[in-house]
Amino acid sequence: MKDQYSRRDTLRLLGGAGMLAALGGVGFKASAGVKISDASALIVVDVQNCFVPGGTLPVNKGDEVVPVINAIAQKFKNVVITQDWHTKGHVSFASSHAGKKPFETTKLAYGEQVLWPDHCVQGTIDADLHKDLVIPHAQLIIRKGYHEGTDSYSAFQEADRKANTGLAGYLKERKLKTVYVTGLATDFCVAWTALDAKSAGFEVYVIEDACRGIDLNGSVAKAWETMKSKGIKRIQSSDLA
Ligand code: VGL
Ligand code: ZN
Repeated sequence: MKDQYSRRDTLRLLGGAGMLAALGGVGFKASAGVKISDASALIVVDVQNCFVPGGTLPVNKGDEVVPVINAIAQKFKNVVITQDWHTKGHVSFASSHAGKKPFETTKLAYGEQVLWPDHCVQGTIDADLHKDLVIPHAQLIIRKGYHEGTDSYSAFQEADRKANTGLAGYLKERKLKTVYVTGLATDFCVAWTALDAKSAGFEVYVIEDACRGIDLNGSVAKAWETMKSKGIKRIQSSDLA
């Protein structure tokens, strides 16, 4: 009797991908069961009105990350939220460069800059966090891109690769060692944040289904390649234990 029950439990536990793995290994995911600890932090990147449909720089299906991130966030003791937070007339806006259109590029003192529609201007509703994002236990909201002459995709370091936001110091002082990056957009602020987190010495995971990309000329695929080459781990929200 006891054996019967435990066998039934085992079968139930082997549902879905687990069953596939048991049958032939096809569906097995190496990263299944990624364990969140007290030294882990979730970073929620730029889930703001500007980056969802209806905003000034909408990411395709950007709003779909909201319920995924809300669910993941409940598993984390430590959560940091970022906000793209530009001045009016910011250097990253095409409107600040005569004759330039959004999604063209220009050369700035610190290198090539993609030019964007005006977006996430400080204090506007467009720059607010998405109203359905529910993470009351998030401890820090860090803003970036607030220097008029410098962009900052990364939540750690501005595009001049000199000025730091203070996030690395914050995480280190709180003895946090592993970060899980989610949000918008995969190929810009998420990727740059993940890469800088790795450079700063953190173990880094990017949760793919909790991100959406802009994708300019294959930039999403390129971003995943670069992240992989640096040892950043690509996982799904279902991999979190
Ligand atoms: C972002 C472009 C411009 C982002 C921010 O959050 O990925 N992309 N500013
Ligand atoms: Zn921006």
